[in-house]
Amino acid sequence: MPEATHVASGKVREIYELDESHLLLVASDRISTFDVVLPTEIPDKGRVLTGLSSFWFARTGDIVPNHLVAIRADGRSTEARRLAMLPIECVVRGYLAGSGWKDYSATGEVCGHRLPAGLRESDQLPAPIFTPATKAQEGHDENIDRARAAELVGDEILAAAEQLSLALYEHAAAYAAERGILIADTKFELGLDADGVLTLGDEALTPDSSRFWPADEYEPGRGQPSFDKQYVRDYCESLGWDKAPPAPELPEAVVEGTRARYVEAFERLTGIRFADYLADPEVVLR
Ligand code: PZK
Repeated sequence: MPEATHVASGKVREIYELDESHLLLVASDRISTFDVVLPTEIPDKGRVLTGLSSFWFARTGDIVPNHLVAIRADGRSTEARRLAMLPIECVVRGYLAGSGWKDYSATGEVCGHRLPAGLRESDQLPAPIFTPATKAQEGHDENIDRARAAELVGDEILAAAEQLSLALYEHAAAYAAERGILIADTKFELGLDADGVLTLGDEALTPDSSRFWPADEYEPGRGQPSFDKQYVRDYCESLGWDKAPPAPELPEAVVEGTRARYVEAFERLTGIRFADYLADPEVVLR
């Protein structure tokens, strides 16, 4: 990347600066499980996530403006407007999973939302809830209540972020459910653009920023299989790996099965052949 300065690394992504007001986001083929990046890549995973995220950006511009400027021909890089990111993660949960299930089991509440008694793991909630979290530098994001979130971003921005996040989730979850994918929960990153307008950034509504479940295997009362990473998790569990780094290498069959699941999620949700995306990534914007 000779024309761009590296500004940040995520576990599986990189950000470069293009100019004072634009960034380049690059999605790698790295995959993490149990919070550890594996030594084996999943070919095209970064392209699937970039294509999906861009597809959602193009379809949700009437709900909230977003940072996307262009998808590069490589299919894994996007040019984006630089935002002043909010210091909270805007999480929406439609089902009881992960830390939401954990907190509910212990207290009957999630981020200050009191929920009906008797819910089971993976149950659908009576209505989606906004459950903001802090951005941890290291380790896990911490769920926070409304009062703490308001201290971090102010009441007015918090109310707008909540309303936009719920509207985005409701749109995407209804659309995905018709295509056999349940979006159990998802995380949005919002920021203010140069004019102070609340804007959607980062990647959105991908399997890395959300829990995608296969609808045909949905069975509340237990944890659900992951649409994309289940083969990887099953393989790692079968080895008896202790989930401390380094993670094991993946065999070819697990790599190919996992790649096929990512491509399947892309094709089901976008209705576009992944080969057509590779030939011209901007097909997801039309
Ligand atoms: C931004 N991240 C998280 C993502 C990483 C880290 N449009 C924007 N403006 C300003 N900052 C960000 C964005 C976006 N998107 C996002 N960190 C900063 C992140 C990908 C890779 F290393």
